[in-house]
Amino acid sequence: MSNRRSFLQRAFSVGAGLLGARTLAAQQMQMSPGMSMPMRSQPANHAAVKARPVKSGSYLPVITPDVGDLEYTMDGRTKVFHLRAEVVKQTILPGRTLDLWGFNGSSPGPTIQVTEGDHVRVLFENHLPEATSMHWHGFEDRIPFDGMPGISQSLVPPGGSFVYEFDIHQTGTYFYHSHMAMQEMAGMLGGFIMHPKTPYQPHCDKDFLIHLQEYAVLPNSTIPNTMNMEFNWLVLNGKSGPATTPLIVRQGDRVRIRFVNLGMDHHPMHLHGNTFYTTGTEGGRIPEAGWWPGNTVLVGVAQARDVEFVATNPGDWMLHCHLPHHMMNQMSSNVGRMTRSVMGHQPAGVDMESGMGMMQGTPGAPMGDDYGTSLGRGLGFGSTNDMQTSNGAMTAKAMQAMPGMSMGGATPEIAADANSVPNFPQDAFMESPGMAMDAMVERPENYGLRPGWSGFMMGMMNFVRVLSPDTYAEVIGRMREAKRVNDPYAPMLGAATEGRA
Ligand SMILES: [Cu+2]
Repeated sequence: MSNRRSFLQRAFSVGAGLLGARTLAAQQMQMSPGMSMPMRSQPANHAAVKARPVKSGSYLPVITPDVGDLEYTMDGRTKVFHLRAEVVKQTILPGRTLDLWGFNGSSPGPTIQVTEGDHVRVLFENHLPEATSMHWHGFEDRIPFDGMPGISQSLVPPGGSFVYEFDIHQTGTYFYHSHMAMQEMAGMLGGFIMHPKTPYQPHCDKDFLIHLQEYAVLPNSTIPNTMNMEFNWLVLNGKSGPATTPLIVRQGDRVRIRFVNLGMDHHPMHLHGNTFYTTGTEGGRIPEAGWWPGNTVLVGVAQARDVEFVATNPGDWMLHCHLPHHMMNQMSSNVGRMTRSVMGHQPAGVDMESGMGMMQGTPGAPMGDDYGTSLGRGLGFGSTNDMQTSNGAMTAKAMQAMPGMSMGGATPEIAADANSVPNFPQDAFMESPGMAMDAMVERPENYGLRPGWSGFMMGMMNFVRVLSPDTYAEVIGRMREAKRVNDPYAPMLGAATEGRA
């Protein structure tokens, strides 16, 4: 079966997008294995189509790794969703749990999936300690359901509720979010996928949604400071690398990835080893003639970008934001001392006066560590010496704050004269096998990754794992065996799992 499958994949992977699926299915029936089709020099990734008919009205469910879907019930012909805004505890990395505001237990909230032509009702409840209002981003909806507080509706008070109703006539990647700006930054968003009544061509085998978010969280705090602009925790679907769950695809699959960005920064999302085409925006599907190739797509604030490619190239390919500070954890003013500077090292996070070298207060020792130039400014609590350091010798306290890190005994390889080289160190103490925590983030989707991989994954970093049919079957088998409740991957496991209320 897999031989025939790969034959068909090769046979139809070139320039087939101009043909309809039904035409292709007819051709497929007339061809016997062994027949060859002439190859053209067009990039293999462009518009390759899987040669199997797609039932009209059916759609491939979008998978939102680490998040999952919001279940619905039917009231006559109306799809009814219960959406609950509430305070959530979101573990973005082992040992790092944030107090966020989200929906139905997570931030981002669960993804809502509907089909063009659906009538949709969202019963919204506000379990937050303050008023809110829900906006439906990109909807050509009726004004009473636009969710703009004070303009199209009254605020929904704490304990209150509101009923939103939509007649879905658009298709594409949309999202919902609080229309209160600070609440947005506390985590209040989720995906809203409108599937077309007649599936898009070419048909995709895998369809993923990834939310891009950022938080500014001071050391020893679990609460994002929504007024701070120094974002030190960058998350994909509420997880920082290496806790992000890889996107699992089979070699030959046509893959769609939908990015949604609701934050303060734009994110250039980059994929290794594959050329993709941008096929959709927050305004819906782009006509095929307008698709553009690339390996990096800039996802601006309040935008969605859909990209598609045929995963012919096997490997564990990085998918990440290319802003260097977005490939880090605990970046910005929480960064520890630099090991080389005029004073021997450069402390971080001290208050403004100390940061400028002005002596004041106690201990008052002018030669103390807290005096001298500083990276960033702290709020003046705690001591610089107690802070976690990541590019200098780690204190015992820093070690305690990162349980499971295999730093013990693992020292980075550095040149004998490293300390005399300008700019040293950069990554020597930050990205290394010594930072690995493979076991702490173990999951079926990580099966077979190179040992120590997690030491190099941070912030907005994830993989697209293009697996050979055998390895794919092995990983899918392990995912099934895990029998996870509310498994976001359930739609591609073919196994019944509990829904999410
Ligand atoms: Cu970024």
